[in-house]
Amino acid sequence: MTDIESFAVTVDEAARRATAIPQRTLGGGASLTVEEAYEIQRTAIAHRLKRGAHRVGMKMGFTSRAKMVQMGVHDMLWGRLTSDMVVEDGGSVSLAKYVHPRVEPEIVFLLKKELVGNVTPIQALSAVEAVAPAMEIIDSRYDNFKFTLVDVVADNSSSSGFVTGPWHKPDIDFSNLGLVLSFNGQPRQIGSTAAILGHPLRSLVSAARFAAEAQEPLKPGWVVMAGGATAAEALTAGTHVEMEMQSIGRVAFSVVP
Ligand code: 0L1
Ligand code: MG
Repeated sequence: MTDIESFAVTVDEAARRATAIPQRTLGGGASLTVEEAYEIQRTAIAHRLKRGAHRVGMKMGFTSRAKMVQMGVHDMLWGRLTSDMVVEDGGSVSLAKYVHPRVEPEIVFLLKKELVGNVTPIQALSAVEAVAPAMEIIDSRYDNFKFTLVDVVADNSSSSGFVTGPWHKPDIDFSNLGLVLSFNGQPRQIGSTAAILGHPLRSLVSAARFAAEAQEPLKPGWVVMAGGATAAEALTAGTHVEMEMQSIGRVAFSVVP
């Protein structure tokens, strides 16, 4: 087995079994390029697809300063979203499926046209069917949620689950929508979509560029998660998690053991 294949199997198994692994670069001592890390990610997700999941979109990460500061990583990254990561709005998630999950508030795009390459914000917007409030459940497979850029890229950028709220036509100004992430009715994070690169559309523009580099165009019907607008919060059993976004509504789920 090549190094890439064997590490892809390791991160895929860690995600499947919800067990933590040591970091690749610090724990394993080997250094990887960013390109090799994305190749590990691609290979690990191919294993997941072989088990029956299908690709439903892309997640962008580290698109806000709050997230970069929280995790100590200062480059944007992306991951592949698959059908087995979908959490129903109002549904529940079991902690047993995860190592040490966290949740973060996001805005999500639903695409109506293919999008790839160097596009302008207007071209990106013309490919958007709808926007919705959303939350991402991230779950690093690494011990203590600690990683370098290449570690986290190889681990599908900590992608584990996502929940989308009511869809809204993209004819509103979504550049600076206030948002509140609450646990059992108590606010835990307050922010704005403006924290995402100054305007979340910039995240979609970057997603199109990353899609071109990976030679995997963003497809009609796919979703693109724009990235966490605030720091993420750890999930514990018995928590009702809700995120309300100004003008476009709310999205929620509950956490069970
Ligand atoms: O949306 C985000 O910025 C998530 C980045 C994923 C990496 C992580 O924080 O574990
Ligand atoms: Mg995220």
